[in-house]
Amino acid sequence: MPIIDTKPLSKEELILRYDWTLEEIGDLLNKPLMDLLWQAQLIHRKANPGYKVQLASLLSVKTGGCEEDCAYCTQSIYNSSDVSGQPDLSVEPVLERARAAKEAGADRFCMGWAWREIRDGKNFDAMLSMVRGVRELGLEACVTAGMLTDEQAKRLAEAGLTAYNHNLDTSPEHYEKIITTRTYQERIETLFRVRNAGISICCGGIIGMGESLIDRASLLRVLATMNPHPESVPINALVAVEGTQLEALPFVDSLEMVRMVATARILMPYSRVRLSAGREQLSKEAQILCLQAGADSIFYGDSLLTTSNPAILEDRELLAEAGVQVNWEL
Ligand code: SAM
Ligand code: DTB
Ligand code: SF4
Repeated sequence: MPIIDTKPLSKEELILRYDWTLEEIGDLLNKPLMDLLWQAQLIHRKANPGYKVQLASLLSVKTGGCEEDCAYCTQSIYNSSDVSGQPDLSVEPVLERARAAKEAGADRFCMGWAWREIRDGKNFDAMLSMVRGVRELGLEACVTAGMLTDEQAKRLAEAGLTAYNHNLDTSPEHYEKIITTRTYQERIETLFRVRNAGISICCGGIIGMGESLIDRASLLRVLATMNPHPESVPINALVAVEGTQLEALPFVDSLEMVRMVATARILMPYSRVRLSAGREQLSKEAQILCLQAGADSIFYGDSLLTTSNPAILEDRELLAEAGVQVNWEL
């Protein structure tokens, strides 16, 4: 008899809750690390017994010149880091990149547009063609492009879009210190539109933007009280880029990332918790702790949107060392 029962639990046996309180979540984030890791791992092993990790590749289709004032973002016209001036990518080069991502072993291809909201017209038609093309390659397709209408969500669903990424970024309380040109409520409404169209939600946030532990708990509470939970929850560590309003902030302590991932895993057992921006600044050991604590997805490929990401070969080695399962042979 094994001392620890690691037998997978069915969805019915692993209780999903949507009524988490701020206090409960704060207590989890504050737990002695060993206890937090233990609790997260018990759930992670039950919900994802093979430690399967999804590999998502990211491409910026429309870069920079964005009208929103997100304090962390290199693509905002309010930040002197604005990286505009690059032509938008057209359908074929994007699909070429998607093919290369598939060959390198990615399961999901995510495409980003630095827009406040989607507008109809040739750019949206191109987005729909990209979604169709990515799906035809047998990859999951994800788009992040700001706010959208019900009609646009419906057309994206018809094109086969798997998921739409729209982050809450931080707690409702800390939000106004980070973004003023779009409200928290508008973000929630965008998420409803995506959900209503039958598209999966990819929604998470960023830590290291001067928020308190209660702010982190508050962000997680908004996510974990959604019913159903977002199918995917990216946890980003702020990459403080020169020229952005947050350029002077220090990189978050790596164990804070571990705590955030572990708590997200406990609250949302079946969601994909994606270890997102900031991986380059995390040691191999910190990343492995995150994988152990419940991260079951990473961005895979040499770049994120405008910043860099660990090299593919380095990630292959990391995943092999961690002994997690991916779709390709290592
Ligand atoms: N414009 C779209 C939007 O805001 O939804 C899509 C692109 S936006 C760059 C996607 C997400 O990336 C943001 O919501 C934020 O959570 C994350 N992000 C952007 N810049 C970041 C940075 N410097 N460090 C960490 N995360 C960042
Ligand atoms: C998410 O939460 N993180 C990704 C993805 N969703 C679109 C983007 C990270 C961007 C990091 C900064 C940059 O490369 O510009
Ligand atoms: Fe624009 Fe998105 Fe960057 Fe905000 S995070 S400035 S909405 S690209």
